[in-house]
Amino acid sequence: MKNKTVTIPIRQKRSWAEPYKIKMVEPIHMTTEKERAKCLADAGYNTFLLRSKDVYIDLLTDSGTSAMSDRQWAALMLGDEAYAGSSNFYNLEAAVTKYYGYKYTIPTHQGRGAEHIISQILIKKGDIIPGNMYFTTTRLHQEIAGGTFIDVIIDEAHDPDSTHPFKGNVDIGKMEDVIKKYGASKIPYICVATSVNMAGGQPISIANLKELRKLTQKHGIRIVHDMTRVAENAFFIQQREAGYKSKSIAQIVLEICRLTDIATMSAKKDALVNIGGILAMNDEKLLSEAQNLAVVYEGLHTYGGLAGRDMEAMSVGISESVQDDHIRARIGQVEYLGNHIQASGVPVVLPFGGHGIFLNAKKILEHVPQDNFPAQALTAEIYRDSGVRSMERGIVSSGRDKKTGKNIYPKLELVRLTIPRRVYTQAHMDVVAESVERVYQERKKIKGLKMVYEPEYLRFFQAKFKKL
Ligand code: PLI
Repeated sequence: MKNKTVTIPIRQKRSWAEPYKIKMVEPIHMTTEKERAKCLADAGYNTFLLRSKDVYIDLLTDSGTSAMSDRQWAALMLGDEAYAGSSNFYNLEAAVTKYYGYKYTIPTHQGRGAEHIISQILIKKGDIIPGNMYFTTTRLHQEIAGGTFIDVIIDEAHDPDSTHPFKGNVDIGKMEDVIKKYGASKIPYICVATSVNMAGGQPISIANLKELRKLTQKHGIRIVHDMTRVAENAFFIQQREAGYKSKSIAQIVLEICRLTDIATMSAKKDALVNIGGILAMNDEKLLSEAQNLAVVYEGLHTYGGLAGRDMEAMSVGISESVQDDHIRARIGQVEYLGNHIQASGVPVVLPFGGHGIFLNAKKILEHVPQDNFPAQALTAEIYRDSGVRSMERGIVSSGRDKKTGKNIYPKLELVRLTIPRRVYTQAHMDVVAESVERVYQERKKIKGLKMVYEPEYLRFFQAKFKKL
């Protein structure tokens, strides 16, 4: 018999999968719809005011909610709980320099601790701080220090349907106009976020950052990098920017950081810890000023409100966060959820972001005016349907204009389904998508809310509502 040539089909496509297996589990439980309706009313229709025991799948935030690895849990045992000069601090400083390139580090209790210190040091009353879209805590600290935030992100960032690959980019023309109008002496820095949270987790490109760097250096303006989700931004650069396909996430992260002067970071996101932040920089004089304020507000500059063990877990988390396999699976899961939701016709922000899927509440609840908080109403309805907790990112989060006291009406009225890292499975994502689809089908019944309690600062955290 003649030998036959057998052609084995090559699988071109292979699913992404997590580069880890599960060693420990935490039980969660389902509530009934009746129980959830009561929980919602008690919480004033604000998902921040729900108790986590009443939540089935918690997509409120990716902040401090990630699962630590066995190496991070082991690192907790290496806590050197000295008041001053803990070896964990020096390990953290070395990790920041190795992976992010900044020479000096001050640990802080979380991201806003770092934002507070840098705002107090660099901003004078009447200063202008441009940025690629606002973030809630960042803008508030700039305002408390006497500054005014000005948005210089590209217009596409405000359009949920635009598929621009780098919706986090700074509009260089807008930045030039701000410099021309106010003068460089009034602009202590520009705040550049990687993976712009309020735009839907959208990345900035290296090309844009380089152009911005040239402009700001010409005018002596610093770049403060909000690097809370820098590794996720690096993934999109690797996927989308010419010349970066063969570079590792670690290389791209370093390249981003080297184009900036100072960094604030909430380590509760990318860096895979449950608590902590950093303020990092290269300027020694600025460091002394920051260290001096750290002792007033955070703790000694070698612990900044953290235990030694927290700093050790953070060092390990930073090294894990820039591994290609990790970030591919992390963003793969976000995409999986996005594809599932989009397939059922629900309007979402495009392209999908790095840390979550953002529903376009303005379009979904076209019949609900922005004054009746459509995104807030939608978060409540998704929770009522399935126990899935999401977050409003629209008019409630935007707050009020600090001069006029009037509501700010953002173009983006979104519900964020934020995915904690290494926590939920693909089956959980299916449940989320099914719930969103069900609520979407019943959307005409949703009437909106009225605000009955409004706190002075960061109102989205504690405001209360009633159903219309
Ligand atoms: O929550 P903090 O204080 O550790 O970090 C504040 C903070 C700063 N910048 C950015 C881009 C954030 O996303 C951020 C916190 N974000 C939260 C809590 C979130 O749910 O997105």
